[in-house]
Parts: sequence; structure tokens; C-alpha cells
Amino acid sequence: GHRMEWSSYHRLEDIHGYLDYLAETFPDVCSVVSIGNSVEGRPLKVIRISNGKANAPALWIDGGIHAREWISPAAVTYIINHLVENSEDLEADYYILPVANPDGYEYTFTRDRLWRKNRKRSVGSMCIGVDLNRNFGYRWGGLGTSKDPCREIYAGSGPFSEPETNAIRYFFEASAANFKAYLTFHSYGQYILYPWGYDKRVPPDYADLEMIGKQAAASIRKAGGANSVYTVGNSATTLYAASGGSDDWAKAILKIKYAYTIELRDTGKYGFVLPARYITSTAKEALAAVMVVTEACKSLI
Ligand code: 0X9
Ligand code: ZN
Repeated sequence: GHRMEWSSYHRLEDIHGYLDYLAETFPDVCSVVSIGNSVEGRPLKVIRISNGKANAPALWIDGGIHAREWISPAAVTYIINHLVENSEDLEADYYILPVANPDGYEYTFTRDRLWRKNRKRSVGSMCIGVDLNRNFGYRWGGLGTSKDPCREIYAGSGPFSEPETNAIRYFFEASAANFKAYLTFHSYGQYILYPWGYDKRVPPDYADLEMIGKQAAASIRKAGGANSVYTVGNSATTLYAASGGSDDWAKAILKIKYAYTIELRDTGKYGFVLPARYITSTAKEALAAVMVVTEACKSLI
């Protein structure tokens, strides 16, 4: 393994090498496990960061579900770095998957910078790829999804048909951790979104999600500057309806209270192709949100 820096975007091998380096260098606070393999056989590496304090809440963080959203794995690795460097202060346990779609991510470096889906071949179609954020098993196949493998929002042949989403499901089934938050980082648009995504309804405790979301947005604004404005709201109302997302599944099936999709920078100037000079400022915003949600989780214990 080896160290990392945040002045450029990194290939999968670099990101995984960094996780291994952390586990080798700080074995008391972190460990790395592979929770499964992608369609093309790449490992899905999760780093667990904990200083062993009893009765700590757990937070799940993932990045890179959508291949082209490079700022997401970059911000998530920055968060990992911060948590490990400040591990003596940690009052929660973190389980972090920085690249949830490793095949798609690599494909954006080698073939098509704007690839979104995974790299699954469909029977009876020339088109490749399932939208992993339509493939989770709650309200699968509803609004904002497609049965056509050629579409960017193709939901797959069934709920959890993809090894990448299935690995996440099995990880949660096997885990005994006390998850209170599920944060999934995407880009772009600068939104803090809470369920539901499947339609414009809201969960019974949506006022809590709105309040903590607003606190996170305020903290982001302080961490950044004039351009660090994030809009908070229900997914389907604020953005669009889209079923089978990981956030809805985490909230409805796993019963994890603070389920958010955070759409990082920018608001459209560069979109998915955000220049690397924005990585650190965007990552600090993501970290500010994680810290606010961590505080909220602590008060649930
Ligand atoms: O469409 C998506 O999957 C997300 N936006 S993105 O531009 N990154 O593709 C938004 C997902 C919001 N959550 C749900 N709809 N459940
Ligand atoms: Zn996305």
C-alpha cells in the first residue's frame, strides 16, 4: 500500500492501495475487507475505521456508485484520511466503500469519461450496464427507471441482480454494527437529499432528516465560501423521482434513520468533469456534512 494526495483524481488501484496502506500502518484503528467482487471481478473494498470505544453508533459511507462522478471517490478518500488522522477523537464507527462501481470507474479512465452504469452484459441486447442506483430492492422498477438495457437508468433484470449491489446487501445482513446513518456521495448539483426517491412522499420522521440536512448545509457553507450552497430536500421533489436507490433501501428495509444522498459540486459549469483543483474544497464540504451527521447519530445512542 501507499499514501494518497488530493491534487488529482486517482485510478482504482491507487485508491485500493491507499486503503491497504492505512490498514497496514494503523492496524489498531482500521481494517480492510472485500465485501464481494464486481461483474469483471474487481474487489469491493470497505475500510472500517474505529477506535474501539463501546456503544458507538455506526455510519456507512459510499462513493462511486456512478462511474463518471469522480469527485465522489475523491471526497470519500479525503474523509477516510481525516478520520484516520483524528482517530483518537472518534465517537462513531465508520464503514466506507469509496468505489462501489469499480468496473465502471476504470472504464471512465480507459474508454468513456461519461460512463455511468456498471459493466454487466444483458442477454438479448448489445447494450451494456445496469444503473446500480436503480437496482436496490425497495420499490424496484418504479418511477424513474427503465427495463431497457440501453438506457442510463436501466434497473437491471431484478432487484439486486448486480454483484455490486448484492455485496452491499449481504454486508448489512452479516453486520452487527449499530448503523444510524447511510451516506451515499454522488455528483453533481450540490444537494442533500433524503427519502423518498421513489415518489414525492416523505418518511414519518422526515422533519428530523430535514433538520439535520439543513445543519449539514449550514456547516458546508461555513467550511466553504459563496459557492458552497447546498439545497436540502426530499429526493423526488427536489431532483426527480427515481426508484431502487440505495438511500430508499437503507431507510425502508434497513431502518437506518439518517439516509442521505449527497450530490457534491458543482451546479453545472463543469458537471461530472469537475477539474481536480476543486477536489479539496469539495471534499471539505463532504467532510463537514459527515461530521454533522455523526453528531446526530451520537444523540440517538
Ligand atoms: O439519479 C440518481 O441516482 C442520483 N442523481 S445522479 O445525478 N448522481 O445520478 C439521485 C438519487 C437520489 N435518490 C433516489 N432517487 N433514491
Ligand atoms: Zn450519481
